[in-house]
Amino acid sequence: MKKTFYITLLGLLYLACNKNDIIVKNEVVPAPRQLHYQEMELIGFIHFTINTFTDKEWGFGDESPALFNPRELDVEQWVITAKETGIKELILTAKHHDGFCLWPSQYTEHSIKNSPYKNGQGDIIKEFTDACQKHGIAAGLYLSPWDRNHADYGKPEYITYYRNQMTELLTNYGPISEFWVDGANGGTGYYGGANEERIIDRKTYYDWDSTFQLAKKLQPDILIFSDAGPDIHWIGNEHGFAGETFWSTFHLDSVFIGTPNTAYLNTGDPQGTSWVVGQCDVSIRPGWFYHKNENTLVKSPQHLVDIYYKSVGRNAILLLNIPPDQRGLFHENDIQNLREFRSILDETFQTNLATAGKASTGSLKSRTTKFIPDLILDKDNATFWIAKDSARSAEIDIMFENSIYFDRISLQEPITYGQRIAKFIILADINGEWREICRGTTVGYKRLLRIDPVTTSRVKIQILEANNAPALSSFGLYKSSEKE
Ligand code: FUL
Repeated sequence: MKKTFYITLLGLLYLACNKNDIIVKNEVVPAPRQLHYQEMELIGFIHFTINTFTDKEWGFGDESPALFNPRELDVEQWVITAKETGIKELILTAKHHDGFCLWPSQYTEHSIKNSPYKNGQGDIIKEFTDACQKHGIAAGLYLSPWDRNHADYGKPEYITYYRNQMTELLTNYGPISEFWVDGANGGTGYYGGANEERIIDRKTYYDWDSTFQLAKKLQPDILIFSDAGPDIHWIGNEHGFAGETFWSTFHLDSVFIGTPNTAYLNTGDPQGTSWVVGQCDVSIRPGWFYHKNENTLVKSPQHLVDIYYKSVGRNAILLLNIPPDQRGLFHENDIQNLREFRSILDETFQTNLATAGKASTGSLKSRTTKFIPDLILDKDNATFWIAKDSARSAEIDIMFENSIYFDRISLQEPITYGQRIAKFIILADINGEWREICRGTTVGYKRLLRIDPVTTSRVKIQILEANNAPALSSFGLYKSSEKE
């Protein structure tokens, strides 16, 4: 009896001490796979198919497989270049709208098996997934729902064909991290020789729910991208820009694949009931596929850096397309600009000047050291500061012994607990006066801000609005590379 009493007492004491460690999560939070995905920040797209040889962006579907002949194809060159650029996942067009398959699908003759590549014995999906695995890069696949080659496109039989092909791709090539569903759908095409226009009902034709269920059955960890999620959604434009306000939450039933509400996708929805990561797709060249006449039009390193700030810096993922040429290699001009892009980012973000500071706040969740504001200045993104439960605004002051000089700011929320911050200002003490140096709305996984250079020894973060007790896991101050 006495023993039970002491054990209960100890239990109560333990609960009382740890009460302050319990954080009320927002209702909508990322799944662990989505969190891991968001941490990748930069991923790559590879558009490569028969179009590379016909100089087209959208093949009609009547192209002969005999045209596909990359004589120097080196998938490792793609993967190694991507890795050196900081890309963590690559997505390859297994089949684009023209219907040509980069793997020897048993369901069609319109594939690599009827091309001169390796005398019809090649399988680029196998080469690609093997190279990704070898170099520690996640592999994703794009399988165009629209197929301008297939005779059955528009009929129910085509949906079976699509699912069969998806099953091949998600069964025979090891772990596939992302399945990319394009919204471009229906129109003119070859369609097995019919040469006509086929319009489908974008809302009902594909029965996407069943297809996605099958994908998840075949690969439980896979993330599915489309205009409408369910795990990752299109950002609403092909410039690579997320909205300045960008919530990772939205209502899945407000968007449909192929008929997206682009403004909604660009900002997300603070009231949204699902966590769906925003993805900004953009090509390093004007086109998605390689065209020789675009060799001089490769986006400059500075342009790519600007896109990085408008995608990764706005709480989204950057999906950067690098199309191999007719040799089957990334072109030298693209590689050079990717290297320079990486070096600008590395130079800018190598030294976080904020780590020299000492942070203080009037709003602390608990008296323990567990959630103190200094945790936003350490290198560990898993530790964080959180304001007291009832707070919807808060202030953090950061003092420096010596003044610092910076023009880039980064903020991160611990999104495992949801996205909370809706309005913030950052101020700096300039000659004894607080001056606003930037303001923003959402933060989310990561927010990057570019400002005019500031010299100061005191910085203040004012969180003005939040939908729950505000929290930050990281704060950074940087001086940008001279090359930017
Ligand atoms: C679009 C497609 O029509 C383009 O060809 C490209 O694949 C791009 C990523 O998505 O919807």
